[in-house]
Amino acid sequence: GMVTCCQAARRFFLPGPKDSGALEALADQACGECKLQPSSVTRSSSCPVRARKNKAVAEYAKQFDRATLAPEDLVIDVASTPWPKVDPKVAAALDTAYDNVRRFHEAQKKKQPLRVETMPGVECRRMAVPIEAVGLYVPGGTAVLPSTAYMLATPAKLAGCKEIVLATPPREDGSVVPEVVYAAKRAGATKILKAGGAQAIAALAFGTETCPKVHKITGPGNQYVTAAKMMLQANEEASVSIDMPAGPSEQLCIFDMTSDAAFVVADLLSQAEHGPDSQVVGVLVASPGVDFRSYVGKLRVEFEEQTSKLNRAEITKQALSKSFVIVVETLEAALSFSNSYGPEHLCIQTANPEAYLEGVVNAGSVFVGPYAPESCGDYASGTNHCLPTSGYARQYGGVSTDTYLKYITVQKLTPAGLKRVGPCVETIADVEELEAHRNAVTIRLKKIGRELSLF
Ligand code: HSO
Ligand code: ZN
Repeated sequence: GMVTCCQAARRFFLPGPKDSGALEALADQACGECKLQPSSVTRSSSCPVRARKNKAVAEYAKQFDRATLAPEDLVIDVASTPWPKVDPKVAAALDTAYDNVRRFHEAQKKKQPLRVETMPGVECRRMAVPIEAVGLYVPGGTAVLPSTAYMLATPAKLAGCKEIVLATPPREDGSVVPEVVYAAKRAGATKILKAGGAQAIAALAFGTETCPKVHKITGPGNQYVTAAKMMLQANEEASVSIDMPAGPSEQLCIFDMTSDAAFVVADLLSQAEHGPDSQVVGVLVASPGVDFRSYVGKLRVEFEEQTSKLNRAEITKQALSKSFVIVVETLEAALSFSNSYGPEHLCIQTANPEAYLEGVVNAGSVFVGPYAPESCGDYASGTNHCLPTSGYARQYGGVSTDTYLKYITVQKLTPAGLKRVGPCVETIADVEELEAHRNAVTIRLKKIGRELSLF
């Protein structure tokens, strides 16, 4: 038999009902990574992108993005791409934003590898190692999003990832928005894949002739992008992980009658304008017996006036039709509602915002006080804007430098260390009836005992 691929080899040695005929089937599942890939890999595949690679991706670009691209032009090398022409004022703003994001994410890197002597002679270490190749999805759709390019690429670069492939849908002329190219270059992405949607995710997960196969895919996207990420994460052959499931954007703003109604509404609208499916929630804290009706009236006026002036008024109104304001009587009630909602963005504009902050358990990113509009975090203050939505703030944090790292543990034992911990291992191995486990210790302890007895 011939095991022709590293992945096929790995699977062959897994326990399970395998016969020699299965070997061929296993070879069919060869990964997109190793050079010895048999040609049957492509024949048996049901994923068009996996099967026909760049050709399929180019066809989808035509169908979904109305862009005509030759298969060999789908991936561009960022370092050899010249700096694109961008308005100098825009370039300066992107540079400032990038600098702040870099500063904050640089500080997230732990300087020292962890090293603990759990018992004398028993040393455990943990070292952070970058994920070698990562894929970053920057949505196209209704908005141009250079900010998402630097939010995703900056921590990947700082983590030390070797291959940073940024996928984004091409424009109809086949080009990428210059501001996105600028941000990708500034932040250190290595390649740009001109593709969007599920096809981009498949290309990243399986690799193509020119798109490197990546091991983790990050970034927001529409329902198709998210579905593709979830499916490929569950697909053993793709062998890829994702940052987190992404849903429509949200903001929850806690405020009281001391809050500037115009500020509160401006913040809620800033998130509502993202898409018709965005949701914004206002939580007004008003003590029992306080008449909040005139304040709510002010809010209503602000909503109407500010919304009518927006270029995306229609999208915003659709989002607002699914949004609401509730009134609660106490800080505890506000926090209990907010924590059960688990908003992507939490704005706290009450008179004593820090008191609220202490009670925050579930939120992606928190904006404290009247002068921290959410848009500062979206663009330039330094925190990341790729955050958990749909209540996933209960178990996920946003993208950070850690997103692109994994931790490898290491241990080293001296003979004295083995003498200390070994008997405990033998006893537990006995309980689990795993004799080979026990023997690996016993065989050594015998030798150590013998050697020591010479002295
Ligand atoms: N608020 C979005 C990020 C963003 N806003 C990009 C503007 N551009 C994330 O929820
Ligand atoms: Zn935003």
